[in-house]
Amino acid sequence: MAKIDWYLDFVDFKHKPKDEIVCLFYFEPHKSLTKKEAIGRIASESSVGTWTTLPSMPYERIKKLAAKAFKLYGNFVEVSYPLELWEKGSIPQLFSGIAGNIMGMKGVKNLRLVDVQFPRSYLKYFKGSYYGRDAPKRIFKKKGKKKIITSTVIKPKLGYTSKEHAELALEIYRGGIDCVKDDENLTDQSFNRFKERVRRVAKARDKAEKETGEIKDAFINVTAPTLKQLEERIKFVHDHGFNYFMIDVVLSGFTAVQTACELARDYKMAIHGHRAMHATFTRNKKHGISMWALAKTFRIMGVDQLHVGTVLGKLEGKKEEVLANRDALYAKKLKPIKGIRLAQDFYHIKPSLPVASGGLHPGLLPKLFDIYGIDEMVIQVGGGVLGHPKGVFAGARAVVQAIEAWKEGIKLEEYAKSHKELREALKKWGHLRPV
Ligand code: RUB
Ligand code: CA
Repeated sequence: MAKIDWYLDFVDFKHKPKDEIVCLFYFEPHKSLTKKEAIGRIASESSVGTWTTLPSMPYERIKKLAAKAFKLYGNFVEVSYPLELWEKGSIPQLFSGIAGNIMGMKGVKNLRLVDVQFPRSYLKYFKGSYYGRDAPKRIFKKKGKKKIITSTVIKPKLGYTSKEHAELALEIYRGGIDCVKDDENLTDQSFNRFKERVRRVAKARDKAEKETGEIKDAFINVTAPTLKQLEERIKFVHDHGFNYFMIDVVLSGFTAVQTACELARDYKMAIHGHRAMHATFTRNKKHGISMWALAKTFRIMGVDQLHVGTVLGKLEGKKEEVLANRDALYAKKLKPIKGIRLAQDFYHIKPSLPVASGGLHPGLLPKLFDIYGIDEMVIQVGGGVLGHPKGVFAGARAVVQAIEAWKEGIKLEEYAKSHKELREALKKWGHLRPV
């Protein structure tokens, strides 16, 4: 009988990748397969192979384009991919291979794309972000070493009219917060129309800037049902003088995000990336895609700042994972960590900013900053501002005071003695870690 499959031809432990995309996978083989048979299937189905041999194309040509599983340790495998497989500058096309059919193959019980290493010759087709790490300085004119962009998502997440929304925005701005943020499911509903919200928040911003002498902005959600509407919404936000827009990067998809990144560059705007739905495939440690592989991918596309977790807040994410996410966004070069990530040089791609969000309040902020340990980042506090017992303005003040205390190296309880809004916040929440 003729050979039925050639999966083992996709395994080559002598191969040394050069100028190739390398992926790190965690895998568990189907019970009928050896590890080698399983990794052959991963390399095959994610590159040029299918379930059987194919005499329709010369074997040499297939071999040239084939991915190679070249390193195996425990349940981790590294697979390298010739660059010819990939369309230049297309993330959807890349993920169709490295996180496509293979995720549903019977040959693996579980499969997780843990990291992707991009060589320079692939990266050169991406621009990265326009502001990224420099946003605190370039957009908000923040000075000094510790430059934190503050934002507040207006809560409850749905229900306010655009007028009420803008009134809250004004109070939040007045309290000293830099940005207001739409929540992920606020787009263009009958009770809060997108355009009306943009117009009103722009007015609140201008008023607050005049009153406070500070620069204010907003992360307005442009997530839309079609690319055409997405582009129109970005333009509308731009035309109302905002330096930012917010897009839900997973829900919108890679094509929409790449489109948004191009437009953001044209308009010289920064992108706030919300990541709702990521946990459907990042949360299970054995299957799916790691958050840091995603974060790195959104960074090279041009997302200026992305939600990556808090360790302390209401949403899942252990410290080492959040730090891996931070590094994927913010580091210039990455050193490999076995089973977690591959080496990466970002070359011309700027660092992007991590956004910590989800269950934060003043009592958690100094610890959060210490965990992150970097000079520029974005924090996003919703319930921790709007839930302040003395109201929204006081809630914003308390966040600002917690940051001041941290900058000056003063304990919150100490600082709270002379700052009543912080005192009230600590009285309500203390150092609670919400579950
Ligand atoms: C924050 C909030 C954000 C989440 C997103 O509100 O609702 O959508 O932080 O999660 P609050 P993540 O400050 O009231 O908790 O940042 O993990 O993607
Ligand atoms: Ca939310």
